[in-house]
Amino acid sequence: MPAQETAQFVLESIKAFASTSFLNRLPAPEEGFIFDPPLVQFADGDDPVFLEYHEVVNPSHLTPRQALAQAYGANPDDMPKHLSVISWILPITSRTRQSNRQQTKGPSRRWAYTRWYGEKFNEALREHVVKLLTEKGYLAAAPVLQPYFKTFTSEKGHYSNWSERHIAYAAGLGTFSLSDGFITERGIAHRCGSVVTNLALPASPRTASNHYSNCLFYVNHKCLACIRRCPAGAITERGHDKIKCSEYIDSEIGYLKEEYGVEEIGCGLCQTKVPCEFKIPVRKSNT
Ligand code: B12
Ligand code: SF4
Ligand code: SF4
Repeated sequence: MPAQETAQFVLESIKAFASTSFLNRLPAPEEGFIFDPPLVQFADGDDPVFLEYHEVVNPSHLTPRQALAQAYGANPDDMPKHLSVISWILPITSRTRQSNRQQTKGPSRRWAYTRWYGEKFNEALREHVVKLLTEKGYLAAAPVLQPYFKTFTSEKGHYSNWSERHIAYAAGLGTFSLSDGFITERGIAHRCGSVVTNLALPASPRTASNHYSNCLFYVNHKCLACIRRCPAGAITERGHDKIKCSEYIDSEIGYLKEEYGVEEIGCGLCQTKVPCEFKIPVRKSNT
């Protein structure tokens, strides 16, 4: 199959799963979709940007070649010559974003459900894509679902050995921002995921001029909306303080887990009621 047709097949399969899976539905009493149709793009598994992540994230951050090899208990050099990474963005629905815009201290119930049930759907989507490819005879692995996936803590806060946003950056889906959030064509309010495979897919162009170019602050130094939105004071003109953010989530809004009946919680106020919530704000025509 020509590369463009293969890409279309992967895109359609992911969109079909998102539109039919019951896991992409909020439980009662909220109901409705958790995520809008996904954005899907591809990266070359040996793109040199993955080597930069050893410095940008941590030396433990895996390259796609290492991630696929480890999943199969193999040596990275013994993996097939060409590897691809499939990366997706799951935009959070407008009803959920609107509910979180009203909030000032912690997440709305819909946002909390999106963190908990939405990530369950994201996991199912990763499994679905791996199954789709392996059933066709390709190698495939979702690093975040592998036993080797780990999160660590340094003096700057938590990080992991497979950062989904850095993968999405490699696949040209957007850029980082002052708040650390990842700004895509559909904005910053989303969750993301990825799978590594030896299926040949055309690498999507990375058009952003740098890794912050979708964020208004780095263009005009005036947009401070996420700083004002953060109830923890974790965002300043110097960036996002992950320790303050985590401490706020654990100690100040941890009680909401019980109230909403979820096992993990996130605040996400910095991702709603901000100019980058649903679009790339530096593009005036994109309203
Ligand atoms: C650890 C973690 C956290 C930690 C630390 C967050 C962080 N900034 O790393 C804490 C607990 C604070 C956290 C909070 C939240 N999280 Co969280 N978290 C993760 C996790 C598990 C790992 C992230 C990681 O590895 N980070 C690595 C570090 C190094 O990344 P970073 O500091 O952001 O990267 C900066 C540098 O790399 C820098 N940079 C410097 N030089 C260069 C050069 C280049 C070339 C590049 C590309 C970048 C770069 O740019 C970045 C931004 O400043 C991921 C899941 C995953 N496996 O990816 C989810 C994830 C990042 N979380 C997510 C979300 C949604 C949240 C919350 C909104 C909570 C919620 N659900 O409501 C908040 C938002 C906090 C924020 N403002 O970012 C989403 C993010 C989606 C998005 N819209 O951006 C993820 C991807 C989960 C998912 N599957 O979708 N999270
Ligand atoms: S609110 Fe403004 S400064 Fe903050 S991330 Fe969005 S565009 Fe950047
Ligand atoms: S930086 Fe952390 S505490 Fe602040 S609004 Fe964002 S998620 Fe909430």
